[in-house]
Amino acid sequence: MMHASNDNPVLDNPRLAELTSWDAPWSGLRAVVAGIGVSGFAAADTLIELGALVTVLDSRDTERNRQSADTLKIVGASDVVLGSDAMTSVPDVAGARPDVVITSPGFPPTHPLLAAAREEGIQIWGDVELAWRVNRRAGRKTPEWVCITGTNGKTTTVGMTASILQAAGLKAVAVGNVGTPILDALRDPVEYDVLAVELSSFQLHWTHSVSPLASVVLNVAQDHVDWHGNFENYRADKSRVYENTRVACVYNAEQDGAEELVEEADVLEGCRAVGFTTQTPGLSMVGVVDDLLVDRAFVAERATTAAEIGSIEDTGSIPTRHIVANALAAAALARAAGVSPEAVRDGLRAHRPGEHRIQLVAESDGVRWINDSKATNPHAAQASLSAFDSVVWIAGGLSKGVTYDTLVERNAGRLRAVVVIGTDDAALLDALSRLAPDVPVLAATPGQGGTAPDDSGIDPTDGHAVMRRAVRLAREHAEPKDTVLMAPAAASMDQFADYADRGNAFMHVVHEELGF
Ligand code: UMA
Repeated sequence: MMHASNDNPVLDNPRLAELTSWDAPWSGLRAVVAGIGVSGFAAADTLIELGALVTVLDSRDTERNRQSADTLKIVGASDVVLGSDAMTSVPDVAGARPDVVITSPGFPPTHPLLAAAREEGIQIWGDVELAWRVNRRAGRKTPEWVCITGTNGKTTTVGMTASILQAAGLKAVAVGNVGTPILDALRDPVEYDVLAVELSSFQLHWTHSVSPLASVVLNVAQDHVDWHGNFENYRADKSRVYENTRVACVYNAEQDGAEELVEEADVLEGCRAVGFTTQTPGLSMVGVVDDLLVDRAFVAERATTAAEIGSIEDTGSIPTRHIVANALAAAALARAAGVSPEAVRDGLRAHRPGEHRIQLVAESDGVRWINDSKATNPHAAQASLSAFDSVVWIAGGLSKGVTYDTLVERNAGRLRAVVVIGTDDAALLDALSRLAPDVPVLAATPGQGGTAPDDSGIDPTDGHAVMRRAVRLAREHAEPKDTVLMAPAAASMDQFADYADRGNAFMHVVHEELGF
C-alpha cells in the first residue's frame, strides 16, 4: 500500500487484530488516550464503556480539562494525568505496558509521547480508527460511511451530503472533523444508515482499516505544513481516504493529479473512479451543463444519456464555482449510496450553509460586506476572492508556514486595497510588496508595516480592537460596487479563540460601524 507513512505502520499484534467490532474482546485492553478534548474524551469514554483499562494524558491543566478528567474518573478511567510533565513517555496502564495509544488529531507525529510509543513498538490509532473498529455491533444496524477530505470545502460538502441522504429518507448525520466525534454517533440511540464523515489530514494520518462506501478528496492545496513536515506528506495523508473504498472514489476532475491519487489507492474490487467538474462532464463524471447539475456516472445508459440532479441555483445564494463543486462531490457520494436524482435536488435546496463561509453580512452605500473567516489558508481565500471583481481584502493571521505568492499574483488585479490583521503577516506583506506593488496595504495591527500610521495605541493581540480598526480602514477605501471581503488566508488563534470568534467579531463591528 503506497500511502502508508513510515511513522504509523500496522504492527503485528494479535490482541489488536481481533478488535473489529463492538462485541470483540475489548475488556482488559490497556489504552493510553492522548488529549482530553472533543475526540480524546469520546475515545476514552467509549473504551471505558467497552471494559478497557484507560489512562488519559493532556498537557494542559485547565478548568475544562479538570472537569472532563473528573467525569472520566467517575465512569472508570484508571488514571487521568494533566500537565506538561505527563507527556514525554508512555505510562503504564493499571500496572502494565499499554497495547495501544489513541491520539487526538492535534498531536503532531513528532510529539515526544508518540515518538516514544513508536520507539517501543506500541500501536498508534486515531479516534477514527477506533470508531471504525466498533462500527459493527450485534443487534444494531451497521452504518455505512461516506468520507470527505480536502483542503477546503469539507464542512460545506459534509453538510450537503448529510442533507441529500436525509432527503432520500435515510437516517444520516454529519460527523468527524465538523465537530461531532464519530464515536458519539455510534453510541447515539438513533441507529444511523449512513454517516457523512469529515476527515482532516490529521485524522487520516492515524487510520488503518476504515473501509468507506464512497470517499472524496475535494482538493489539495498548501495547509498545515507545520504539522505534516512538508506538502508531500500532507497530500499522502489526504489520499488515505481512498484506501479500502468499496463503491466509488470521487475525485476533482479539474485538479491536476487528483485522478492519480485514486489510481494509486488500494480499493476494493469493483470500486469505480467518479470525477466531478464544474464543466461539461465526461463519462463517469458529474458536472454542469448550462445551469443544470448532471450525472453521467450513476445512470445505466451513461455512454449516451445523463440524469438531471439539480440546478446551480439549488446550491445556495452565492453559488461560487467552489460551492457548485462541493455540491457535485456531495451528489456523487450520495448517488454512490443509491439515492435518487430528486433527493439530490431536494437535499441541496434544504441545506443551510454554516456561518463564516462566504456569508453576506451587510450591503450599504453600494458596498457588499462578506465574512469568510473560514478561509484559513490561501486556497480557501482564492475561492472567495475569485468570486468578486473589485475587493477591499481583509487578510492575515497565523500563516502556518504557507506561501502567499500565487494568491497575491492571481488576485492583484481585483484588489482595491488590502487591510492586514494578524501578528504573523511577514510572508503576506512580502508577497504584496513584490507582486501587487500598486495596491495600498494598510496594517490594522500595530507593528505589522503597511501604510496606515501606527498611532492607534491598540494591543496587537486584541483581535476585537484590531478588527474594528480594520473595518474602519476598509470603509475608508471601499467604493460603490466594491466588496469588502474578510477572507484572512490564515488561522486566527493569534488574536481570536477560533475562526468563528474572528467571524463574529467582524460581523459585530460591521453592524455597529454601519449603524445597523
Ligand atoms: N493536546 C496536548 N498536546 C498536543 C496537542 C493537543 O496535550 O500536542 C491536548 C490539548 O491540551 C487539548 C486536547 O489535546 O486538551 C485537544 O485535542 P485536539 O487539538 O486534537 O482537538 P479535539 O478537541 O480533540 O478536536 C478534534 C479536532 N481538532 C483538531 O484537529 C486540532 C476538531 O477539529 C474536531 O472537530 C474534533 O476533533 C472532532 O473530530 C477542529 C479543527 O480545527 C475544528 N480541525 C482542523 C481543521 O479543520 O483545519 C484539522
